[in-house]
Amino acid sequence: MKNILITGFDPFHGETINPSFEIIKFLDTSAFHANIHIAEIPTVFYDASKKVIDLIHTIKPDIVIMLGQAGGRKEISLERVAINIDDANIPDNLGRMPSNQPISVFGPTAYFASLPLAQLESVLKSKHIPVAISNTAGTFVCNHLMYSVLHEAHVNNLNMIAGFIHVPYLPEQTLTKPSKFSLDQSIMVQALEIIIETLIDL
Ligand code: PCA
Repeated sequence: MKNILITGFDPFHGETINPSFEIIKFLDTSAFHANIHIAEIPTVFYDASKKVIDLIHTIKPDIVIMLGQAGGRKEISLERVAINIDDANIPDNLGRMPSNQPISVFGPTAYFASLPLAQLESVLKSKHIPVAISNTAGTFVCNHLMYSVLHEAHVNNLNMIAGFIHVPYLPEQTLTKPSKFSLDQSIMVQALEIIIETLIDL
């Protein structure tokens, strides 16, 4: 059976929930023909990547699916690329706000996700779930985590595939931001289930 690590973040920037971990909580992990490990990650530069990389060395997953909130996006965003820069516009949960700093001084400029994004996009579209491949994971903690995990896999030649998925707000988060888009929890949980099934069958 495949080993799968799925991570979501804790709430940040004044939110009381983070949809990326809310939807993981509603997964029935026993329903899959795989060993599913889930973890909540702090929205903190370096602490987030250290926690996930430690888990990777313990669990030795075949597949790593990292999730994060991208408030304002209108679809499930399959991130194509992580870039070697930290450039925060808001503080992380420890008040850190790095500006124009490389994540890895000797690392490459960028890494592509190693998940089959086009396949995931087409499966989700066939189920009428709003989805798109995104060409930027931003320059905040999510991009930092994605870059760090792909860098770790590259330098250690790890036998795993990994990628990052940004999700929109949940409806309860947009009650005070009526101009912002949200997606129902049931749709996001369904999307995650389809992604897991597709990756198990690879
Ligand atoms: N989203 C942030 C960090 C944590 C999260 O859920 C981001 O997009 O960087």
